[in-house]
Amino acid sequence: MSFLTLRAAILLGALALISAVRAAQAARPAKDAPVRTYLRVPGKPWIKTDMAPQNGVLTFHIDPRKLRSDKVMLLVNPPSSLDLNDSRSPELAAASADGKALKPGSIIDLGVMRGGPRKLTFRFRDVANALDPASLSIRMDGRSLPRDRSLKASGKILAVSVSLPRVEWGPHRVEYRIADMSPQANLLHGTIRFSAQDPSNKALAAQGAKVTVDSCFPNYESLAAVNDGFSRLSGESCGSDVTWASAETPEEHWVAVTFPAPQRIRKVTVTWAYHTHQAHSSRRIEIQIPKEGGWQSVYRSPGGGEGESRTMTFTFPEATTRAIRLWQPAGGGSKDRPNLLWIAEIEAR
Ligand SMILES: [Ca+2]
Repeated sequence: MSFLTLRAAILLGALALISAVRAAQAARPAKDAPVRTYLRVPGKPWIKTDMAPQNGVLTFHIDPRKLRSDKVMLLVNPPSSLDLNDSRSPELAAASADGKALKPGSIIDLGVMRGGPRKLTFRFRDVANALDPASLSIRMDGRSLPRDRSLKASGKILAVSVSLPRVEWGPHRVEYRIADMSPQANLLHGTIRFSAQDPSNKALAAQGAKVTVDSCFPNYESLAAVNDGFSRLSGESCGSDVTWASAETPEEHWVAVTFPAPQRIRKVTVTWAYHTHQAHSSRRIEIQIPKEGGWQSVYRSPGGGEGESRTMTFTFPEATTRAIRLWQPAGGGSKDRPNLLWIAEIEAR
């Protein structure tokens, strides 16, 4: 394949795109030898139009009105191995995360993982054409992952592995794309997603748990912070992005976490709001589980109340339960804010 003169096409205002295989560029057609040429408008098959160059120049006369398109793609002497009318995208033939095989699909959900996978491998294949290594892109959370030295391309198969950085808690996605070498550059794209969390914590929203509360402090109506898995507060701010707070009223306050299915639970960990280097830990609480339409306490604060602490873990005899509830009696909040229940995270195991 080689570049050619397109004066006529330019005069007619047609946009001509020439797909060239770089390795073949050097092989200019011999003077006046017939060359294989192909022409295509989007959505139509290639039309073979063999032409004889004159004085080494091929001149195309393209009429956009006849083609009913303002885009024309031309090919000159494409390699005979190229399947020109290939319209199928490459496929993900196999993938694995940390050596464990994944079921290929356009969206692969790895679910809740403690730290996320460290290594992903992909094996792409195309039924008709070779794959284009230059088109390969693998991005995590919108940032390119470095092209690994492991990339192996052999014709219609391309295998590659990428190392993933350590990730923050929360949802993440790896997006990949690769095209074949056909003139159409048929593209495969897909996603592998996961949530980096502690899978032993059944209270996580990422595990399907739902939160309900008795009331909300103004501007703390979002309950997401209660079970988003994030609890490492710096002490500098304590907004509704990282904590939830009840109304500050002299009555009981509570937050309940309902699991998608009954779970065996024997401890509940509460991370309290922490601001200006003070933990707003409640002094009196109960951990409750549902019983006969009401709630039964499985843990109660000792008579003297709880000490101040950023995190507390309450243990009790293992119970198979659909929900747990953190309940605070009237005035049982922290020393400074006794009528407030203010937390960063609830975990249940
Ligand atoms: Ca949280």
